[in-house]
Amino acid sequence: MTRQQKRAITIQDISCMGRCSLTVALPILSATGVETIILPTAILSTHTGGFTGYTFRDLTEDIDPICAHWQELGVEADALYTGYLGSAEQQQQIARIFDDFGAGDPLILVDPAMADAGELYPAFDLDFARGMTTLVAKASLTVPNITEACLLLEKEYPGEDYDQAWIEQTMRELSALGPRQVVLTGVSFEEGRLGAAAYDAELDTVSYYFTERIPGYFHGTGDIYSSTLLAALLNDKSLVEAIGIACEFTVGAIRRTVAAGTEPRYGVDFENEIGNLLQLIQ
Ligand code: PXL
Repeated sequence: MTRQQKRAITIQDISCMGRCSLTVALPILSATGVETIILPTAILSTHTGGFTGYTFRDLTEDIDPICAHWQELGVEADALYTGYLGSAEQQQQIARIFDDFGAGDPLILVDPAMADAGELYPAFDLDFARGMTTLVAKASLTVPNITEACLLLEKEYPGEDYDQAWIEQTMRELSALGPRQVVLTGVSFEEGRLGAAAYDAELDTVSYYFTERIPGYFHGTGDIYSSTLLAALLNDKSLVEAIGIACEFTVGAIRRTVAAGTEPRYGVDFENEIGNLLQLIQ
């Protein structure tokens, strides 16, 4: 039986509240017509950024049996997409999943969701970051922010002190780890403008997309960006088009959240921006 609809398997945590990881990936992919299979890595009451007292249930033990069942069913996917992981052990499990579900040459997007603004997220250490480098090596596309890129490459975090040559060299170094395509988020060369850079090793092309920079720190926007990027790619957009669509959608959601004055810890209002996303993706 041939499948018309694109299908993604996404592997990341469920932060029950706070609009990140699966609670943004699933609606964004679904809204854009992508059948989405979820593999939760952990369940938390909230994300770990800015909340205290959150619960955490590690689902490492469930992953192999879930995947074994899917293999029995002969599940195939057009994309495998990983985000925030629950444990270092999961990095090895997921590397195996990439092999097990690799028939048909799916797009493998690894978002090394582990750090931002020069700091690892509370649950992670440098060993976890090294493990992430081995997972990124198996990806066809990786989408780090600048902090994550530096951790993956074990290079010093430059803060805001970088230029175009540094960004392009960093993307080439990331691609040399394995992925054909690299998208670096949170790139800014001038005050008031923020965006993403993309590198495609096979085409040897670099491109950029910038929008207005809205001051503040907005949780979950990295996950919204990666999910939208994948949604655009699975809707047959080029990488250059996809980085722009993901920037516009993410900044649109941030703009709404700032206008509404809601607490950024609870994530951004991407829900009311979905209509615009569908127009961008058409
Ligand atoms: O958005 C990244 C993310 C995902 N999941 C959890 C997190 C974070 C960032 O802090 O804590 C649990």
